[in-house]
Amino acid sequence: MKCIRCKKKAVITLKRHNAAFCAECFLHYYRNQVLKNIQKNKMFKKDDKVLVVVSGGKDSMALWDVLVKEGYNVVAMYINLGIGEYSNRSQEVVENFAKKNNLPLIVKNIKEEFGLDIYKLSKTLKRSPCSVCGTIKRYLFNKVAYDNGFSVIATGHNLDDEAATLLGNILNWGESYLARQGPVLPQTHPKLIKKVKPLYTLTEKENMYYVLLNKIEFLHEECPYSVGARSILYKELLNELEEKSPGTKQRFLIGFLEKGKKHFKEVENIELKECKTCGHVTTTEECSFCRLTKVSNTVS
Ligand code: Q46
Ligand code: ZN
Repeated sequence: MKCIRCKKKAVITLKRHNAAFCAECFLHYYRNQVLKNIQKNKMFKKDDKVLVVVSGGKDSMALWDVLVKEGYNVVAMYINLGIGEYSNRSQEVVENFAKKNNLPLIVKNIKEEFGLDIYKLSKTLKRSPCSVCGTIKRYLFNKVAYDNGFSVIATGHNLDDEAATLLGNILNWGESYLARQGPVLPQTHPKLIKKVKPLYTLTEKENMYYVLLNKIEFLHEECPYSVGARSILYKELLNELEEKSPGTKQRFLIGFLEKGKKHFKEVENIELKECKTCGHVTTTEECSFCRLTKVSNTVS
């Protein structure tokens, strides 16, 4: 098969676009997609200070690299979640990339800095590790962004992630989640930093090609707590559909954003307060991060 752009031998086929590319033209397509997503959704401009959330996985490493190469003003942030060898190896990958390319990187360690242990907390609170982890990550990314004057937080969520989340939200009729789902989560309070997903139209496979073609080191293994997660089941189901009918994921997500989302409303009149302990935004007297820290002190 030939590359649809330069007619050289193609090395990558993208069935959902009915397209094939050589390596060089694939990277051109990839960069264009990212830039189009950023501009079309008014995510950020060249003079915005962007905090890029990195985990060491292919998606966030691809995002970090492409934003740096396109000349955006980015600083990466990595959180060591204290999940055994997985965390140690992911930190190594992220630090190696920063060092090799001389890029700024903020590293937080939840065990060393805050005494938080995801496994212990999830057992004590009878919550899933991912729910505890999500609370911690959301808080710290926002706090670091706010405290250091970033205007936006960018994450590596891809088309597969977004389509799986959408399927989950529809199956559970999570109306307020559906109203909020999208590539941009706007700033609704001066202390809540805007969040964006520049890779939301690119698949896991395309991010994988990007890092491989650019010889970017990344962590191949997934977090051990992701095993058995509902989102993985949704991804598998969507992959089956995609296999039989290429383009399904994209039609599902983009169709929802263009035609479906407007029919859902966020829960109104939620009063936002400032946490009595740390001052960050919450809907209760004390934010969930500060409550986790207190529970953590009692169990350790
Ligand atoms: S890191 Fe955290 Fe994920 Fe691991 S514990 Fe779950 S949420 S699976 S993106
Ligand atoms: Zn707090």
